[in-house]
Amino acid sequence: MAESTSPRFSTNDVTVVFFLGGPGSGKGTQSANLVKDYGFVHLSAGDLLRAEQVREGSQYGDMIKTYIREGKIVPMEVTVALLSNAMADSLASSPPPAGTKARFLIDGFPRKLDQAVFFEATVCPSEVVLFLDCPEAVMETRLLKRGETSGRDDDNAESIRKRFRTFVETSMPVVDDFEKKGKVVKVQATGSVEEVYAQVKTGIEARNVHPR
Ligand code: UP5
Ligand code: MG
Repeated sequence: MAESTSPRFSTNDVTVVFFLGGPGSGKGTQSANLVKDYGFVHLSAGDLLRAEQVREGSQYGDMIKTYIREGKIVPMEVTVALLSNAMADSLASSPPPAGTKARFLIDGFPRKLDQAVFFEATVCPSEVVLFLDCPEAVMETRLLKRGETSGRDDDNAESIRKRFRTFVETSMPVVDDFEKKGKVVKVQATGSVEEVYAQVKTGIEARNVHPR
């Protein structure tokens, strides 16, 4: 018998929101607000990869380090497994209130068209795609500033340049594809954190995601 290809999680139980935007556009910052007000579980693909990079016994540590420094996209099998397992762990350890669906905010993923297709087929289809639109000059200033203290291997001028190129060439097509499907909530990310969040709230509430 053919193996089942249905997703691991049903949209009857789980709401997935993809959170996309260029490097330094403010995904992590805005995620904290969304967790607080809307009961999202925040899963940053980059954070999960950085944790896997330093996990003792991981066979992927060196590979992840190189990809991140070069601003390249880690092979999706690694990232999708980390995300899918994090969702399962969260559902097991802190299930949503009775009668409600668990909400997952997937930050910084999918970054390539085939990742979007694979995740939606094997893990869970997305409900909404939140996109932070931000000029490179603004993102660069933010990242160089953060780089003074972040300790992130990719917060230096050369890595930032490479991350921008990957975003434009490989990740923007994902946003464009979701846009064609009518799934994108686009927010200008140049204002203050509060100003951007006000737009984020308006955008997702228009898609029927309300505070919890
Ligand atoms: N800041 C935020 N909002 C601001 C505002 N409105 N006004 C003024 N300042 C603002 O913000 C960045 C900085 O800006 C912070 O100092 C913040 O205070 C300030 P942050 O919220 O951290 O932005 P974010 O969009 O989260 O930026 P981040 O650098 O995390 O984005 P990336 O997409 O580059 O990083 P990520 O961690 O997602 O990925 C890193 C790498 O991992 C990738 O390059 C890739 O190599 C790898 N990766 C994969 O291979 N696959 C994946 O699926 C995911 C990642
Ligand atoms: Mg981030």
